[in-house]
Amino acid sequence: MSRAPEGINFSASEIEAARKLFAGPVAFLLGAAGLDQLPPPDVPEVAFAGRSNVGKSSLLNALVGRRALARTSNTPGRTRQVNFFGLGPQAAPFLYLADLPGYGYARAAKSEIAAWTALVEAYLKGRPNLRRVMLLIDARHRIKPSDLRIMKMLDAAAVNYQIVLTKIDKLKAADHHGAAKWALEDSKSMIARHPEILATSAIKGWGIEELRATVAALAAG
Ligand SMILES: Nc1nc2c(ncn2[C@@H]2O[C@H](COP(=O)(O)OP(=O)(O)OP(=O)(O)O)[C@@H](O)[C@H]2O)c(=O)[nH]1
Ligand SMILES: [Mg+2]
Repeated sequence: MSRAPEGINFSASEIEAARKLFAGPVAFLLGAAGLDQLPPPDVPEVAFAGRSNVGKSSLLNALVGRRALARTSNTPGRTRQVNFFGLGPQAAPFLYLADLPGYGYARAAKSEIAAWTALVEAYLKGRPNLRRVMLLIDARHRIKPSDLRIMKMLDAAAVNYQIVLTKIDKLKAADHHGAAKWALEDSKSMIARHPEILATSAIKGWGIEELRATVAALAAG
């Protein structure tokens, strides 16, 4: 069984229930390039946001246990639309997962940044079924101004969000605890931030059970 370096404690039955939930069908629903293309807000939704290349698509794939559901790449800034995945029977999914385009890509054109900002801000502010935004932060880097900007936007819109550290396998084991500590420290003034930080590695499978249990609780609650 995989262990999270910074475990949040779920009971064995919660972990098992979440595993079962995510073992069922999951399918790509649609990619929305504009607000008029979003799926109807009829079931709970959890979104994955973060800087370009932070590992959003990889974490989504690990979460649903499918290798290539969400496209991953070595080319930063590849995901340009909000990609939606439906969990459960295709005709009646019970949860949507939203893969947001990454921000903070240094080589992006100004017009692209403006388009990203418009789409993501409008989506985050106006999505009534959005239960939580998982805000992914590369465990090797500290929280950047662009991360704080999106946290402030979420605070202002009263959208609940949780910091999820990614690529924890790239740190020495001795540094795992420190990464969660600085992430808390760097974001302590944020209001709507969930107090617990999840530490994950999509490649090693670390923290994935806990992430599943967290998302399962949001789908149910
Ligand atoms: N070592 C390690 N590498 C990872 C992990 N997760 C993702 N990566 C790598 O990081 C790169 C980017 O991963 P993606 O999942 O495509 O990142 P993304 O955030 O979806 O990127 P954009 O959609 O372009 O913003 C890929 O080369 C992945 O293989 C992880 O847990 N550990
Ligand atoms: Mg992606």
